[in-house]
Amino acid sequence: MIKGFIFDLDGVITDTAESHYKAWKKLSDDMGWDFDHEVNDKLRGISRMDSIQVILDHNNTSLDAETLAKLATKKNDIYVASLETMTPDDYLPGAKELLTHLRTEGFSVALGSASKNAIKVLEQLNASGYFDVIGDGNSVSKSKPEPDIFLYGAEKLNLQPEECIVFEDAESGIDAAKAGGFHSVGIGPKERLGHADLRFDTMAEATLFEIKSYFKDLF
Ligand code: B16
Ligand code: MG
Repeated sequence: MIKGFIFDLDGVITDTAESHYKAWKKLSDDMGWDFDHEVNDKLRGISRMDSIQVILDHNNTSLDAETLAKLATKKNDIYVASLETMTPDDYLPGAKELLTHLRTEGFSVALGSASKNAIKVLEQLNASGYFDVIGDGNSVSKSKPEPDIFLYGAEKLNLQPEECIVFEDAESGIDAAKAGGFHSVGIGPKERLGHADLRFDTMAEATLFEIKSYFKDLF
């Protein structure tokens, strides 16, 4: 039976992809690296240090670990500054409604984000109250597609993976959910999320009614 839900943050609850893009773009321009939206899309759901490595590989460049860490911090400072303008109006359409409905029906809810800035984003949105457990980029060391962040959430909720549905917008996030034995819902296009158990183009379509209709034997 489904007793809990684990939500990714960026791309599911709110759309920070453009803010990440602008921060990586500024760093890339300063460094003379090529960086565009196509490369940015590959960074969806992966950690900050994995992200900078993808950008370096795209530019056939390598740097020592210390320089890499400094540059990643520089990008993060730009990104964090941009979060100041985020407000409770910045939920993706449908996200707040689904979270509210889940709380009303008494489901357990956890966050399972790769971001080390997840708490700041939740504060800006005024969303912390929707979550019983917050798993973020500081909670586990192995990032998606490893299942660790979702296993962390399930354990803290005192639930088995098969009792939880994971919501994700990243290919690596659905891979992580499947690797951990979770049910999965993908938010985004089929080309990226065709391997999710259930998929919606946007969060606006992901109502509890639709979810219960699809996973009917589990409710
Ligand atoms: P930070 P999610 C992920 O968040 C983003 O999708 C990804 O683009 C980002 O690189 C990663 O967080 C790390 O973020 O630099 O803030 O620690 O989708 O897992 O909620
Ligand atoms: Mg995401």
